[in-house]
Amino acid sequence: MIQQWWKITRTTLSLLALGAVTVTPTAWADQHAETEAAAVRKFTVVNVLYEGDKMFVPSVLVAEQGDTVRIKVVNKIPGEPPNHGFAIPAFDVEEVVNSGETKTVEFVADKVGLFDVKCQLHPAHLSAQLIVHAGGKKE
Ligand SMILES: [Cu+2]
Repeated sequence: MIQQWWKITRTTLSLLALGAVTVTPTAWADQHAETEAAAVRKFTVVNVLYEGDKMFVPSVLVAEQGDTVRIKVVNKIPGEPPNHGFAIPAFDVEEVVNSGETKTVEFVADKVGLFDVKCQLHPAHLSAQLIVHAGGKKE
């Protein structure tokens, strides 16, 4: 009786152990692959008027090659002109954001380097930089 019980228990434990051995690394690998291959880098960039100068805050965005970059652009500059642009020509990003409004742009940072971010409507007003690092391992 006890021997039979032990046989069943041992079998169950073995199956559980096998299950644990096969399931856990797969789940870990899936999660790991996701963080390495498909990171979404999110930013909020606000256009502001500070002491007479219009600026993007923050003015430097950093991503890894291959990241999906999602930028929420908020236009907090009051008055005229009633809108400003947000463009990253290297990645074909171009948007117009009305004063007081928010737009979201998204692209894949598939090129490495330092890229201009600007208001395509008034290039003298606003500028920022996007830095894309060569794809590195993410922890
Ligand atoms: Cu502008």
